Amino acid sequence: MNPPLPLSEKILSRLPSEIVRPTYDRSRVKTGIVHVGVGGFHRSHEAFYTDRLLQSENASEWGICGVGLRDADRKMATLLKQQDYLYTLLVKDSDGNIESRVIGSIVDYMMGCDDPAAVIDRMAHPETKIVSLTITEGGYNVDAETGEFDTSNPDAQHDVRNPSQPRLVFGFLTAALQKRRKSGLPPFTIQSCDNIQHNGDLTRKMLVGFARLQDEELAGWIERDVSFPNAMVDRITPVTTEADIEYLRSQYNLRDDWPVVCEPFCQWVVEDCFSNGRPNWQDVGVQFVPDVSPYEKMKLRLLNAGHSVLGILGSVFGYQTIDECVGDDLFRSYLRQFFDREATPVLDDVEGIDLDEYKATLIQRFGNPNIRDHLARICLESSSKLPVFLIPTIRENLARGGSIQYAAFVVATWCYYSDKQADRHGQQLDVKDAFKSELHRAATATSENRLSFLKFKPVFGDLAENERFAKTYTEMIDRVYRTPDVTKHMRAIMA
Ligand code: CS2
Repeated sequence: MNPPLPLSEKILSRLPSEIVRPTYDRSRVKTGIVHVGVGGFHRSHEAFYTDRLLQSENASEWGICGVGLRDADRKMATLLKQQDYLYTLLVKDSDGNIESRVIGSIVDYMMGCDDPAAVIDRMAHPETKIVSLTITEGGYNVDAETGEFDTSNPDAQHDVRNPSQPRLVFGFLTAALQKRRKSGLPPFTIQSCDNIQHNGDLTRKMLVGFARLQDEELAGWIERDVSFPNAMVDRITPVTTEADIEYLRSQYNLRDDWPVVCEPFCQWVVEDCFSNGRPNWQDVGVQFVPDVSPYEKMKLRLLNAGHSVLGILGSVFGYQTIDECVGDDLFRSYLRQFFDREATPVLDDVEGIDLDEYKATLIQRFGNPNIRDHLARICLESSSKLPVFLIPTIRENLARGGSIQYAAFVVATWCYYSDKQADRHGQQLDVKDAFKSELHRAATATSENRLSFLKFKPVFGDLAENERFAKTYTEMIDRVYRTPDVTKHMRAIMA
């Protein structure tokens, strides 16, 4: 067999016919969008929608220039450049069908840590209409106690002192907006694609908080004139494995060093307020609505919280993937009951959505055996996920006298997980969290004070002071420390 063909612009026409590929002229595509944080999710979601748009209509001003801000993004920069910024999206359904689709909407990539001025110039360029972000929940630099921009972050302090050499996304955005303002250009829209409720409002608050440290007047202009549409984003995108790279090699003799895997389901609901124009994404399935809040809340409190419930309980039990968990009747029922008894009662009605159907679909999506979404990915950075996905449900149930035990057991199991960093058989777990050592310290002190983990304020705020929660949580701690076979306790809670 011939050596595999490396993916690039010039081999597109030679790809096997089953592979969907861009047929638009990529050399004419301009970068109307600058995207910070090109990971799997951006490549399965915004870049996918934009590729479909470029494919279906003349939208050549809406290509994407990817930006990486940290050294950790170098691998993406190098690989994408080698492949003319092309990559394959492997869309896997539950029956084993795989659609291979080469995505062409990313047409450039820049590293902010190598050449900050070039990235600022690109953002400030008249062609740039939107700067979109997937910087993860932790990237918003929120002070957990005050909810304001965390000015104690050394990188933020560095950026205030060195406005032309920023490190944080907020430094880049501020410098670029300043430049646009000075040259009389309209501001770009800032589009957050992260899993945070009111992601646009939060981005505005953090950016204005940062800009204020530099220039009060500019901060006022950003607050008034820049638009930050809130959005709900959804597509399950597991980590790419060697087997995915091998699949393309063996099936098509194609070499793609970093394809992306995702499920068929894809959703993007966006508030329609773009200060400087936007692509006709509605033509390729994006929903534009006046208020995205109920959609965001539903997704975060069901899908993402559901992932965390399975991720934490499943990890301690010794499961590896989400589909393995939902394949177990007990885990599936626990999840469904958490949805029905704790998450749903504190959700609002969502126009046009039948919540029962939404929950059933979620369980089906989680069960897709070809996605093999690892619990290690789900549990990654739980300290910034649970305050968004799970803790608000607990707080709202406390306020209305609702059920809290399903979620309390998850929090107690997370304490065990952070303490032992191992599953119930003593098998080491790969814990990755910005607060890993702090959580470990708080969790190991459980033997002296059963509330010590819950008293970790950056995650739980004042939750430990709620008597009802503290009591239920303590009972759950006693259970999981008695035996980490979580299934025993799950059965008891459901009884
Ligand atoms: C997951 C999400 O990381 C997580 O905790 O719940 O990445 C989830 O897969 C996506 O939000 C799906 O849209």
